[in-house]
Amino acid sequence: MEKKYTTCRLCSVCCPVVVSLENNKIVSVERKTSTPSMEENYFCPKVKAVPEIVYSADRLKTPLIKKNINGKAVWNKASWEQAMDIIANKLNLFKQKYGAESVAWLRGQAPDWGATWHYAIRLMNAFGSPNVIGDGSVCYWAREMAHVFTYGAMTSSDYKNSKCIVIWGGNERDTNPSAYNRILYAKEQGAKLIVIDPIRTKLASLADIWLQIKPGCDGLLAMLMIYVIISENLYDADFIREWTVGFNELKEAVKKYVPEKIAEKIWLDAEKIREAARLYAKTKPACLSEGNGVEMHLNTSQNMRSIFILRALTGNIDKKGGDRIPQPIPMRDIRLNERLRGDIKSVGFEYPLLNNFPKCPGGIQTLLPLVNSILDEKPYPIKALIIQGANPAVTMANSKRVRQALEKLEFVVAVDLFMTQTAKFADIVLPATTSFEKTQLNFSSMIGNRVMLQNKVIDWYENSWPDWKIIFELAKKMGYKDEFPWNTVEEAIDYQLEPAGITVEMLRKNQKGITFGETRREKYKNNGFDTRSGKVEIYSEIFKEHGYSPIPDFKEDEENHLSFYDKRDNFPLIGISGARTINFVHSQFRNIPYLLKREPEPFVDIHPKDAKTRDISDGDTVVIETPNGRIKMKAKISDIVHPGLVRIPWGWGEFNPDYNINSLTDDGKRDPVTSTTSNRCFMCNVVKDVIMN
Ligand SMILES: Nc1nc2c(c(=O)[nH]1)N[C@H]1C(S)=C(S)[C@@H](COP(=O)(O)OP(=O)(O)OC[C@H]3O[C@@H](n4cnc5c(=O)[nH]c(N)nc54)[C@H](O)[C@@H]3O)O[C@H]1N2
Ligand SMILES: Nc1nc2c(c(=O)[nH]1)N[C@H]1C(S)=C(S)[C@@H](COP(=O)(O)OP(=O)(O)OC[C@H]3O[C@@H](n4cnc5c(=O)[nH]c(N)nc54)[C@H](O)[C@@H]3O)O[C@H]1N2
Ligand code: SF4
Ligand SMILES: [Mo]
Repeated sequence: MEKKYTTCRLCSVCCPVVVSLENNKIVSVERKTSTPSMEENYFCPKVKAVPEIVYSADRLKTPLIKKNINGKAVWNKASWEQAMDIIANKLNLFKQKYGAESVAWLRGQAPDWGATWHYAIRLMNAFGSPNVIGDGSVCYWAREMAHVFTYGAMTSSDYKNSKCIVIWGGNERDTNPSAYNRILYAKEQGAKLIVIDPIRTKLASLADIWLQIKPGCDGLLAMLMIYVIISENLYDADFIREWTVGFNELKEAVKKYVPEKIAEKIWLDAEKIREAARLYAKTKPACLSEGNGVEMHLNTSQNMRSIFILRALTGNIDKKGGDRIPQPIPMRDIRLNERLRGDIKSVGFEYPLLNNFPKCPGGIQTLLPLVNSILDEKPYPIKALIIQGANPAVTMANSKRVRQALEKLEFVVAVDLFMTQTAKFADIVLPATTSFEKTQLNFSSMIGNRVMLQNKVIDWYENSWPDWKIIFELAKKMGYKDEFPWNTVEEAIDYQLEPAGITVEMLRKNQKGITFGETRREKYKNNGFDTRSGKVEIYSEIFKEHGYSPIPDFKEDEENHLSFYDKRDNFPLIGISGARTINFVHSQFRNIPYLLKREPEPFVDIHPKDAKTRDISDGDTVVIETPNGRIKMKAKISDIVHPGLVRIPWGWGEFNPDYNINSLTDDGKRDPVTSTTSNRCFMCNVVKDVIMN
């Protein structure tokens, strides 16, 4: 059997894998890891399902063009030539009629971030539209932005060498097997584990200290921990003196955050908070890793800032066993930002801190202004949308409004593997290849100083094309041959990596990737931090200039961070979004028999006390409601959730619209800095379904 190496990009973890092939067909895939599974029977089922995913009968096989016949959509097969001609002509027509900015490009998480995304940005910028939009405002760009404005770059935790690991709103067991193995390995070597999560996840049950926090109160908790660390003199005074600005202002601001006064309001015990703060501050080295659990809240950016200040106080930044500052690989920036006309604002212009921060490898990162632009025509109407590898009809907050927006658009193109609920809104659907059928740079590895190639291991399925080819060919049709002179992706990658002296050929010979330069720690000692002051900015002048509190500031009341709080009399429970399980990725893979068999249906977790007052028994069908909509699913009575909180499963809306959590979520309230919606955290109610039970 033939073996080939590549990088799996079925999810954002991007594991190195070995693919076994027979007659050029994938037979099986194995995840390679430097830390073999530390837990019995624990593996990533998605790689086991690769043959079912890649050869799924549901896959799109050829470009399709929609015709409305008597109000019914009929999909006609087309050649690439026909489809590309129509798209290029339409987009150029929109440019003439309404300006290039009326055309937007929406990117989901699946086709990878960073380097491959630059192709879409390059095309749109050459065309003259600033509107290339990604899901960063809910995924991790709000986090990245808060990092950048605090200490210049997003850190990653060195779990393996750590003596104390804080997992803050992350569930690595299901979302990042590679990190999970490293956490368990460190634990076996004696490392302490602190988990901050409203749910008793498997990871939380392994923790030395588990803080079952009230959702969205993370910034407040961080301030309470800062209070303990400062008042008990547990901070790294040398690091603070030499490498931070704003410590005195923090010392003053934190005085009001006394654990004994506030802990109960966030469902915690003051002594346990003190214990966690002491353990983290006294154990060296310690790392702190924040997950997506602290994203998708209305106060995400300030929550992040206060959590990140903890890393600086304890001096753990860029140390072995601490939190590493990246060492980016020199690469050519191919985005052509300079081609944009200064007088054309992007639709995300109201969130300049998020959209203009220099390290952002994507386009603009605020999803909601796109919907507003289409529906409210402010600051101007977007008329045409290309949706590449995203399923916004189920993954964006307030699906009803998103669907209205998709419906209103004059022209929609969807590039996907499957005919999703989003693709059904399109005029033209283009079939993309899976990650196993295309070569591309892998962004995840490049956050460190290593480059890995995601290497094509099989031919394109039927008449599908890889994302890069779709963009390159469309660019040529639209008149941008000079900007896209490449015939293959290998030529483009070689051009991008030229400053690093790395080529595709070299990467193919080094299947584990190429490390650029020597891996260094405490790099700030030579170069300072990549912030305006060159130091860690506990006090952020940039936040102040934009009208936000330069030191995180929190109110103790809930209104601030809970959508629909004003309607709490009718919607008394806090609904949180979760869990991401190891079987699926967002809205994907419920059409894959092996994975669906492992998890055939979703369940909403409800505490026994809340179930009792509602006369709900285990397995009853329940209605979950918010002012924006209602969905139905079965209840699981469970004490892993806190009383007053329900956990609503994520990602099932593609499988069945009745299960779509984003039918419930709110897009009215947003984080003022990043426009982040409260997809994770909102008031709701759960009642027994009288028809079904
Ligand atoms: N299998 C699988 N893996 C994935 C993905 C997938 O869909 N499926 N998606 C990928 C992507 S794009 C992302 S962004 C990552 C996300 O992966 P993670 O960062 O691990 O995020 P989640 O699993 O969504 O949530 C993490 C934990 O946060 C907790 N949480 C919820 N609300 C709060 C809160 O208010 N405060 C705190 N402290 N914790 C809270 C949840 O209970 C959950 O246990 O996973 C990636 N990996
Ligand atoms: N309520 C709530 N909302 C959320 C979240 C939540 O936890 N709760 N999570 C948020 C987060 S962190 C994220 S990242 C977003 C994710 O939002 P999306 O990016 O919209 O998520 P997916 O469901 O993964 O959609 C990816 C689509 O790309 C297709 N695809 C897969 N591979 C490829 C490829 O190589 N090329 C192309 N062209 N298409 C491909 C898939 O078939 C699928 O339709 O959702 C966000 N929304
Ligand atoms: S964790 Fe994600 S990237 Fe890694 S093997 Fe599983 S699906 Fe692929
Ligand atoms: Mo994400």
